[in-house]
Amino acid sequence: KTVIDSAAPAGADRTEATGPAVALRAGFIGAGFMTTVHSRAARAARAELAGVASSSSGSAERAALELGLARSYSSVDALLADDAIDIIHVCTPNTTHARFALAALDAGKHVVCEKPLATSVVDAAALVRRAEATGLTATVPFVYRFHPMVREARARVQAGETGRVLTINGGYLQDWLAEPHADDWRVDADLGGPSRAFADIGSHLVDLLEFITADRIVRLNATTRTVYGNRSNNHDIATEDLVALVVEMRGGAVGTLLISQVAPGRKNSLVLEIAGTEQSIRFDQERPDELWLGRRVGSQHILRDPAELAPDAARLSTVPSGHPMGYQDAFNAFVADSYADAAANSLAASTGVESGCSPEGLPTFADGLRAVRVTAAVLESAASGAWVEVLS
Ligand code: SOE
Repeated sequence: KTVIDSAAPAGADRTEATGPAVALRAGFIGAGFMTTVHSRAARAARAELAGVASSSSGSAERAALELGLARSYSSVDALLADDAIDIIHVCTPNTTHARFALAALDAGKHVVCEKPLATSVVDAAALVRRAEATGLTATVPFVYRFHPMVREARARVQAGETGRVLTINGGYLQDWLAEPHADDWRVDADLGGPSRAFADIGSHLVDLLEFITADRIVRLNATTRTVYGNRSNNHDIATEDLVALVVEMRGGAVGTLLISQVAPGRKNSLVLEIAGTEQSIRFDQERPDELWLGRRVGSQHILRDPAELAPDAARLSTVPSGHPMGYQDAFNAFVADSYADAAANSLAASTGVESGCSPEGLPTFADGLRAVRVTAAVLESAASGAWVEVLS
């Protein structure tokens, strides 16, 4: 493997999430828009973009050309058989994730698998066990964790600044399926799995809520609606367009969450507000450089100034204060940390020397399983109308 220059960019005076000192060789399964996002992040982490396999040789060839990947492979098997590849990104339709992630682990590759990790709890749990047994890095892109303001919120809540958490008010609203004829493979349960809006975006909201509070949903009551049962190429659609739910946390807080992919005008509105006995805290991913802090007397916006940030937030703050960071930046930081973890695990496997610990807040297959469990509970509650316990 090539050793590359790991010097920090000019002006940086702290350790940033810029990837490992050894260039990993990355392969991609899938040729859709998430492969574009993943490959940009891999490039930013200074990986070698080794190649791509997709549903057809033609789409793999086109993706290799468009994304500047070294080559295309005629099949997933051929990609996984290539010893020159260290890490695989699974960016395919949801119902294929578990199969490809398992095959990649079995081939000795580190894996970054898109969410949902699997479309059943049994499959997701099997993946967690397999990843643990191999010692390979296995991560799921819950990338909103990588906004500096999310880390700042987490540091403040966990330091007790908000007091005892009382209520949680969250929403994740999009409108890209708000047109009756708008269509996508995600609406089709055969490709997208039994849950759509919740598995696709509700999972991000719940991950963020549990990440920031270090608490867990213990039970929930959910209602779902399929507003458009027929779209252009899909009829008798069974997956949900929207979900409303009430949650109870282990620590005693209660919350309401609203998730919709049919909310006109809302492009990617992920908002989470946590109110404690002392303070409220609000993060809005469309205003990612701000954190709203509210008290009975006085309230404040924190802009992203490293001088004001907790170390874990400052580490991810890679451009000067006042210059907005966004979705791709968060994705880049996630991939950089995944690669740093993979490089450390590879080193440990070849030298027998353990690296110590993973990068702070890295979302692993265990977090992917957690999201699949919560998703299953949401569907169960929506079907029965009853409160459902969520297993840890
Ligand atoms: C589509 O709903 C989508 O791309 C999700 O799949 C992503 O997880 C979310 O971050 C943005 O919207």
